[in-house]
Amino acid sequence: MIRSPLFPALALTVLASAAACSNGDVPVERQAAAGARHCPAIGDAPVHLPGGSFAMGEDDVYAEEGPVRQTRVDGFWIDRHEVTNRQFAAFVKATGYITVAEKPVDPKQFQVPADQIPPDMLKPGSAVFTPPEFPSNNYNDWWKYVPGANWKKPYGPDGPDWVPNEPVVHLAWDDMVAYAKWAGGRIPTEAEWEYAASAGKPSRNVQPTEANSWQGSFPNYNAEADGFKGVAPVGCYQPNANGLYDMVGNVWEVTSDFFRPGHDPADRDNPKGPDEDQAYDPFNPGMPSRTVKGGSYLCAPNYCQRYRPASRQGRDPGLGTSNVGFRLVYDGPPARPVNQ
Ligand SMILES: [Ca+2]
Ligand SMILES: [Ca+2]
Repeated sequence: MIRSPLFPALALTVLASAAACSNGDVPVERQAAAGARHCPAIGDAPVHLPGGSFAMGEDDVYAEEGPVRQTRVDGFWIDRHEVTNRQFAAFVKATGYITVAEKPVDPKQFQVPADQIPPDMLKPGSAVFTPPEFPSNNYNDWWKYVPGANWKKPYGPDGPDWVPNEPVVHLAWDDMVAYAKWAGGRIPTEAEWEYAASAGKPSRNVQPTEANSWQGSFPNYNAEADGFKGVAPVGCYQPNANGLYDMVGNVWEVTSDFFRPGHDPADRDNPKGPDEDQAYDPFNPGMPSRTVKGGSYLCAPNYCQRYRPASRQGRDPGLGTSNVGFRLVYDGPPARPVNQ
């Protein structure tokens, strides 16, 4: 596990890219600048998708998303919504699990002498989006490492507590894998995720209305036209043709593929991405990033046109952020009782 050598480089390419209603329980109404949006309760039961072929990737937007290749995946089950705080809390309650963001930081992870590490970076915490009041294209201006931020206190120790039907955030790769093992699923491959997200339609570079992204000039003006300034409960927007909510937008979703710019045109049958020793993330050279998909509530036309199934970036596996989550896939009918 490696943390980015220098904060706030943070390896948060995800961030850089910004360029962020289960379901099962309580329907949610939230007032927003453009009016209220009703978030109906939706169940947890995963959706089965038969295997098939699709056009994976997108040319003409960001170079690392192409070339488009016809790709085949076997069938699988997939969570209909991002893993929520309610679900993650059940896992923690059952296992006593403590996430990476809640543990002391090992200075060796920074790969620089200890006296060159800002003291706050050695405290348990995570990266929180903190918008500046001025225009900027430098992600150091809006990503802050906040000691005490974790999935239970997503805005830091002085902020509000976790909300049950919002996606769980501030998790490291190991945390997601531990949850997946407990829940009887696994992190999807990039191909599985994109197959599920695209739902038979080629990826297009148009900011969707039925997704939580950012309207206005990022990072200092958020018009909230979609109803949410920040993260939204799961299920507030129309599902895609596969019945899946928030594949695009809300929070980025981690896949199991190591990241490299571009797709291998020859790797078309259930691709699993490059081997770890072939991983390469230009934003974090020397670190094997994982691939994240779909953009977040921070993606805006002027900075991060990532509100698409084909969007992809590398993400530091060792450090959580406030705009990255995940969902699981299953190779058979999920064994764990689910909230229908
Ligand atoms: Ca929004
Ligand atoms: Ca999402």
